Amino acid sequence: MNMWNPEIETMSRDEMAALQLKKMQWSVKHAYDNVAMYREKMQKAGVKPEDIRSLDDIQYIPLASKQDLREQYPFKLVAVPMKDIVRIHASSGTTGQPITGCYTREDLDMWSECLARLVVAGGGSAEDIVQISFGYSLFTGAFGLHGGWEKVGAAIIPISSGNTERQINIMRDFGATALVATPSYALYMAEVAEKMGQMDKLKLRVGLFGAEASTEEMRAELERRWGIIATENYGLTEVSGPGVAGECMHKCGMHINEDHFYCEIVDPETGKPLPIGEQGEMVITTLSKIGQPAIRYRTRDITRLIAEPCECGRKRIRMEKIKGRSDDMLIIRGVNVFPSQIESVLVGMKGVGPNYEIVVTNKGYMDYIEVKVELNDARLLERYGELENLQNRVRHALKTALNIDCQVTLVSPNTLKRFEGKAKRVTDLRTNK
Ligand code: DLL
Repeated sequence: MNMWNPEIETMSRDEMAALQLKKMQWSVKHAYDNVAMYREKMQKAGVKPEDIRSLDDIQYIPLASKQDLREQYPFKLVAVPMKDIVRIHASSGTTGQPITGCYTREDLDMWSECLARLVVAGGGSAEDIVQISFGYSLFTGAFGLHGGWEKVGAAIIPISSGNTERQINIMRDFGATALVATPSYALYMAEVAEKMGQMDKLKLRVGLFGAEASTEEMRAELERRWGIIATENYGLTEVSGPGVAGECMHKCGMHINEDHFYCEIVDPETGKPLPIGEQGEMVITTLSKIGQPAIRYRTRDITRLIAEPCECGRKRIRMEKIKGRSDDMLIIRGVNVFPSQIESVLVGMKGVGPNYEIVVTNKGYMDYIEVKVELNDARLLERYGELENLQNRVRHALKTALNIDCQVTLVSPNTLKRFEGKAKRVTDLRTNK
């Protein structure tokens, strides 16, 4: 199997740990010396950079939360003179103040190196013509993947997101063989390509998807509709953007770029580190970032690390698909529900389409959850008995998976909202949260 950087990707676990320790000592000292927030946190906890003598010693440094980072808006996390910064990105800030990400020239090189590894791992090569359908903007997705594909030598179509019919025409005319998008936009694009009757004129071979949670069922749906191999990648603005981890063609978890990111899993309640293999919240320390280092950043993303070797030959540890964000988890009548569990039930289910919406409301202390899903066949709307049957089937499947009763609303095909970037499928209208 092809690798971009076999020396790093197949380095033994011991050698990698030694490399990580050296880089961790550098990164912690760099943050301590140059970023007041990290220095103050460490001083309060009585930890000095010299105290990091083993990788486990990182746990003596306090965690940094999203709120901690927000308070440093816009540039108080920058660890070098501003003249050395050559790029500024920012997270969307839909749930509050945005968080900025600042890069030096070396950081951009490191970033594209990380993505080149993931592009090759996901089946990309210099032969590809790749359509990048993430928005080119403050969002890190497009520029991040662009850097990786360019390094690998592919021909890039920097089309950005939106104007979906044009996307399909360009994909056909330019002979795109690879697609980069969010899974939800890729699904919408597939619907449009089918509607335009163009699917069999397209040459797409692989899809590299990321930036939002999606289930195995959604992957299967994307692979089936496009006729591609779909892999997934992960990252976040706070630690640089995409490029933290990505899947190889075995699709069994995302290989972490461990020489640049040190990943821990902690108990989301107590913040205490958990042993490898247990599910919890991902915490990331950057090991190479110069412009804006991140030390023990709490991502809120729930996952698990996988240490078993992968058939592809890469020795880098993997992270499992993100189950959801700890702040997306819905507590409905005391039961924890991740939207991804609902997606797993709906996508691929006979009679309904893969688009859905979740609405949560309350009457007093009682919570109610409504799941809206599209019918595949509008003619069913005229056949009440069959419609009711299908509704009961969906409701029963959800009850079995979630252990709570959901109201199921079947709506006409193509009536739910479609997304060009990250999907927003949950509306929580509760007044008792
Ligand atoms: O979404 C970076 C990215 C772009 C990753 C393109 C992959 C591909 P942010 O906008 O800062 O950065 O959002 C980061 O998105 O904390 C996760 O909650 C979520 N996320 C990113 N990738 C995945 C994924 C980019 N593969 C936040 N699965 C993260 C689930 C993901 N969630």
